[in-house]
Amino acid sequence: MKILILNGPNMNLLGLREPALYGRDTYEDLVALAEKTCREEGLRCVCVQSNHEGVLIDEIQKAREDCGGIVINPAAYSHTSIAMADALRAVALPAVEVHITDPEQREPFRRVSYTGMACCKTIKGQGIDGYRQAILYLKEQLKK
Ligand code: CA2
Repeated sequence: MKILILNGPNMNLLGLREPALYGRDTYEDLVALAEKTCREEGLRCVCVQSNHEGVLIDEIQKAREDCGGIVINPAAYSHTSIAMADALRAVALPAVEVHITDPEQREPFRRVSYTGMACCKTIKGQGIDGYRQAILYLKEQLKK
């Protein structure tokens, strides 16, 4: 079983800017953790990061062809993108939203996640370990 690990805008800067907020782990560390977790759990994964909403939507749609589930951090698009939420609903794959920080403890404009409403679970405030937790949760869902 393959899962899509999808990251949105600016996630490529992880660990390089604002470490007090996002920590020191880089996007490469995140990918290494996701790949290791999937390997240990007998899953395959493809990791994609894009700064472009349309590319992210294309990736969600493509996942329908060969993936059993999605782990997604839409980054700031969580709070704006009804189009991404629609894509997640349209493909109807189990999806877990991950946030490195806890958006609800930050500015009021981060309190709503349209994409999170289209996911079966949200894991927030756990740093990159949230991706490991999301993969484990998804594996349990896929067994059902
Ligand atoms: O906490 C998260 O994972 C977020 O999805 C990160 C987004 C933010 O817009 C969400 O509200 C919460 C930001 C993406 C990363 O942006 C960076 C900016 C500077 C340095 C490193 C990353």
